[in-house]
Amino acid sequence: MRYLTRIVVALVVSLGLVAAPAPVAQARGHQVGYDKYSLTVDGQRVLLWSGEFHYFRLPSPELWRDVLEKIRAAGFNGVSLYFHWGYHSPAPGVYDFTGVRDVERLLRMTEELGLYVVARPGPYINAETTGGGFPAWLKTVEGRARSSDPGYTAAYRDWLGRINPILARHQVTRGGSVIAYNVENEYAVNVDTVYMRELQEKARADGIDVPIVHNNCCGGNLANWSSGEGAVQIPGVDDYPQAFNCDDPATWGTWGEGVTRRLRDDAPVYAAEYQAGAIDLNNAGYDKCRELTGPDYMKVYYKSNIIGSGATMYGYYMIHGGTSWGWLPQPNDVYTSYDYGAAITESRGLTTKYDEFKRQGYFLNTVKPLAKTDAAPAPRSSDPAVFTQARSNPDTGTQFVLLRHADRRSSADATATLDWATPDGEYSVPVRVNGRDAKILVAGYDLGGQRLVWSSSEILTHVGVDGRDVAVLYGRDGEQGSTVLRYSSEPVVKVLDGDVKSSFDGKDLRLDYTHSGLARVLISGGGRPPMLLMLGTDETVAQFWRLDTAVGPVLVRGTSIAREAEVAGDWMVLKADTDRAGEVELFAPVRRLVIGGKLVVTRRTPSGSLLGRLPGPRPVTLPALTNWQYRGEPPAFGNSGWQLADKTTTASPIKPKTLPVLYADEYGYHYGNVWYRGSFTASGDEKTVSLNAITGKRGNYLVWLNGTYLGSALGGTQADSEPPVNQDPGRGDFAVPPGLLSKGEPATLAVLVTNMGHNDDWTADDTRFKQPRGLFGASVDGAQITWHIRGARGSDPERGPLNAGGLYGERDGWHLPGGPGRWGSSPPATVPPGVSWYRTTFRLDLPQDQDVPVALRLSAGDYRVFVFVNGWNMGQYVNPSPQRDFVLPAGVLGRSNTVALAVIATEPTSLGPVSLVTLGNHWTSAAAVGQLR
Ligand code: IPT
Repeated sequence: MRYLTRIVVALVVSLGLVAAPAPVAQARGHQVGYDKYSLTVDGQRVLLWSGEFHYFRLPSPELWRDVLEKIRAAGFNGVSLYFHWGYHSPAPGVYDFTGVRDVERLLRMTEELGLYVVARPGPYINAETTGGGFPAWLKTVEGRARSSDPGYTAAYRDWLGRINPILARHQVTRGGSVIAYNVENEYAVNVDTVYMRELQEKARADGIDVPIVHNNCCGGNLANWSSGEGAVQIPGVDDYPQAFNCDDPATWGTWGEGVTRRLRDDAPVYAAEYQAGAIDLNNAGYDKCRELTGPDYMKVYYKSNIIGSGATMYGYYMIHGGTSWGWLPQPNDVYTSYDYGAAITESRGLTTKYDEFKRQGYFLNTVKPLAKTDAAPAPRSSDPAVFTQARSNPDTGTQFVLLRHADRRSSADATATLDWATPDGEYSVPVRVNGRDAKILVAGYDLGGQRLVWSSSEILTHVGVDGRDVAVLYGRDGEQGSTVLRYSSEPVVKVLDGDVKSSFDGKDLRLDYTHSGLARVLISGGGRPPMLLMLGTDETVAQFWRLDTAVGPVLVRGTSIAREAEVAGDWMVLKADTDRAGEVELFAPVRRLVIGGKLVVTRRTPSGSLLGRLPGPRPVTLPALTNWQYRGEPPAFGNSGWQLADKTTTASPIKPKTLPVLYADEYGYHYGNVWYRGSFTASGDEKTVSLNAITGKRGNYLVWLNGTYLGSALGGTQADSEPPVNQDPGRGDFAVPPGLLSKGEPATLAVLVTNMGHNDDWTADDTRFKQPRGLFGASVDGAQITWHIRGARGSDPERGPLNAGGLYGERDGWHLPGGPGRWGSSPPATVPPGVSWYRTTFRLDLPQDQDVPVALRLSAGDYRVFVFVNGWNMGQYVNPSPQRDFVLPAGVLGRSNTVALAVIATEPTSLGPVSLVTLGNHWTSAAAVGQLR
């Protein structure tokens, strides 16, 4: 049977009945325009509903497609993409766009998937990434960053000169996906209008011809680039109404109402970054961030904004946060995981936030009149506690009414009656807002071939299948709903499922029901095409997937995701996943379903749909990590690779406490740990080693003298350019043990300094961004010290500049698969202060047709641990931290794997258990997903 279906499928495909994958961008360009309402493409209005995704936080191009498919499946028609200068540039003039940095591949994927792109190449991006996206070498370039200073200008023009042409090739105007171009990022203080103008001139000179946009921060009187020199075409606004206190998820609106401001009368309102998650500022863990920005918040704030602002361009930050692997994190606000409490988790799982995005996204995508609305009088509510606000489309008259508590933080259960003057007459409409909730109700809408007079249920979506309308409406479980449709004569109403009352008054058919499960009603006659109306709850309608096909949009219900459907003749080939065995139901003009290369047995239902069953994933077990080998890294080990550190000047506005300048960046060591060696001739009277180091938050340094461990200190976060204020960051004084040094004998200091990444440049004044890393001051009771420094060997050609650090083991490839031998046997029960390396290998045998996200789980302990998998630096554990699971994407993971852990301890310690864990398990028919190398 299985064999037979394969033949059938092969036949269908070879006969050309099933279309090849969606056509890649044609050379044919489109016209992009805009007016005060919305963007347009070839004159058609586009409501841009996009979410932010960071390719650099997912070092696995195969999985970019998975995430993009998931974004599209939630009803997004666009993605907002930062491009990270530092990720591509290890050194001035050196750029790399290959492998995990192949952004052209990323843009091609967006084109294949039909997603618009808002391209955001900075040069500055913030994004809680090292240097806010600036390469660390820029710290050594003279001239204020984010200004028109010549030094900085030459540097950023080189970057834009490389990224802009790539983006230009992929513009909608040339048949690609890029619909808008974002210059700079929240450029609000210390602004330089010449710089802002020149950035745009550079973009135009490089072929960018789509609208130029900007994301303003913080409102008030700060620069928003809506007029004057440096103004952009479509100025947008970033809104983070919930702030970032994930430890207090019930407190709402800390940063205001989040209604996006209109900044220009001739351009659409653009919610450039709208909060869709949060960084975990207080180490509460990302689940709490997901709660702070959960479905209730999304309903209340997003819907309030849609109606309150009339925005038609949205960028939700983030949809999938990903992983700040390697040296990607900015040191002050984040740790390795950039999960962000987003709708799609770091390990690519879908959450209840995803369901809410889908409910809103399908609505916005389906109901076209929303792309052009003006503020309109709202129906009067009988209870002032129930707030209404409205917009309407000036051409169709369609009305959109926001319903929420007057106090949006209220969780009361309120009911009211609306006096609603709809385009089709006056009505009294009973409504309810129960708990933290908001709804957008619609009146006067041509729903396919039907006329929706009004409904107190919300619209998920509707499609036309085989000459009938299939519509899905919903409300909270247990709430009453009513829907009124207009007919010229009494239609035949057949309730297939659920408890739905109907009445007809000569022109209006009124349906009354309680939302529960999924009710199904067939309506025919009445002078209109037939309709299948489904009335569900938040949960039951979240099971629907709307997919575009050659014969128009279709609906699929029951899979954990439906990614793509090809329809040819009466066949559908579906790409979908399941997390358990269960039903699949199609609302599509087909009679046969093929999924994962197999024909699915189906039957026709009374609803006219096709119903079948799909398998779930088989359980998997991961191997235990055993046979660990151990190797200690002695302080300042080895004699090669050291550079004399004798500079006496620095481009940084922050001058050192003592000379020579020992800043790591000055010697070309931009990322990762550095070792210092200080040599002097002892007087024998030395009492104290005095050091200062700047590492960024949670960094530290360890000190040895003549091989004896003296101790450790926390690194500082910053010094000030103006003494005497804070010229003593990260101070450590270490007593010289009596008898360790003798008069006239050579003495050697060894210092290991961590570098937690580079500060952002939010204030555009260099004083944060150009903070040094490494030793800031050093003295040993007046001794004349000769310093040497040693850091990373250079950029890793495959893994990029942000993978490599300066531990000896890293320089010598101890973290690489098949790295050098000479490993000791099993690790000792207790390891000494300093650097200890652990290493083992494991095999993964996961079913080819399953997507099983895997993480490495560490035990909490008094150490920091760098996790290397197959040479990829997948993160850093720093005690204490809410993060113990380090996500390992397929692509980084293969069938045969090497894991190496570099453990840095300041006291004798022992490493707790380390294991592999699964963070999901899906059966999938999406070929590339989860495939191991
Ligand atoms: C906004 C930045 O534009 C974005 O890059 C990111 O840093 C985000 O914040 C927070 O995750 S800035 C806004 C909070 C004022």
